[in-house]
Amino acid sequence: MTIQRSKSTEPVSIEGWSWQPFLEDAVKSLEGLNFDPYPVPDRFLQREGQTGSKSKPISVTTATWACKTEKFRQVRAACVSAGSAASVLNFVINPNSTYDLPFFGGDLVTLPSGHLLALDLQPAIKTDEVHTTQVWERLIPIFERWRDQLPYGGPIPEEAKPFFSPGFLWTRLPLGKEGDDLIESIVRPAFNEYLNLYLELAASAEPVSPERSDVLLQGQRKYTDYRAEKDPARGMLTRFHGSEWTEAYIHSVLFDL
Ligand code: DBV
Repeated sequence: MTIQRSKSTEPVSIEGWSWQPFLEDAVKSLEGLNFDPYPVPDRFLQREGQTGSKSKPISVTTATWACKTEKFRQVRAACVSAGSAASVLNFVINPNSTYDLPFFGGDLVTLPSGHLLALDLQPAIKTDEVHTTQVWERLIPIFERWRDQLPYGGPIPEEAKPFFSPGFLWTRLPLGKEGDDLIESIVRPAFNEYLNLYLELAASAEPVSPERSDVLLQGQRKYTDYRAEKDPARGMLTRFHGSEWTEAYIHSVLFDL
């Protein structure tokens, strides 16, 4: 991870910032799992676009990485590299509804205004104790330890709350050395600890009955529909790649259940 340095009085450029090391950590953690390709149409695998002004255009690449495993219907990463305009890794694991598992979600966003970071194991049905208790018991101690070392990201919309766990780790960090140091010493190990807990929960998950699976699937659909409808990246992706491509990407790749 590199970031251009400058004196504290000058704005820090995010040019060169990359979340790639986080994706590499995640892929390494998944390595033992025997994964298969998850088909993504060519036009979504890598898309070039442009932002900035006519006189100072900035090129943008949005790339998608995806796979599936026996227990995960879809594991996917959306990586946006837009030079001095943005750098994003949005990483989601969608479990098969035949297992009583939450979603893994990570949203690592760098904009010229700063970093915005979200990590969670999100329930398909927040009001279902069978679905949540065993996850939250193990997640909350991890959450509390990392939360205490990060500033709070601020209020989130009321309507989003049914989709978050009480272990939602949410912070905004400044650009520059202070933010860099927290990302390396706190956010990266937190990301890996959330992911490793998720993989442990998945490893010990047993298949559920078809009736239970239907209930979980309905919850997963609500979650996915919400994420697709409210995707905070919609505006940015539309500016970069146009509305036709963005809507198709959101509905048929990012949140495709
Ligand atoms: N968010 C996505 C996808 C992205 C993405 C698929 C491909 O779900 C990026 C990219 N998130 C993204 C961007 C922004 C945010 C913000 C670009 C900044 C939008 C802007 O300021 O213009 C967590 N992400 C946010 C916000 C929240 C989340 C709460 C702030 C929204 C706001 O201020 O309106 N995203 C949300 C969440 C998960 C997640 C809970 C799961 C852990 O992935």
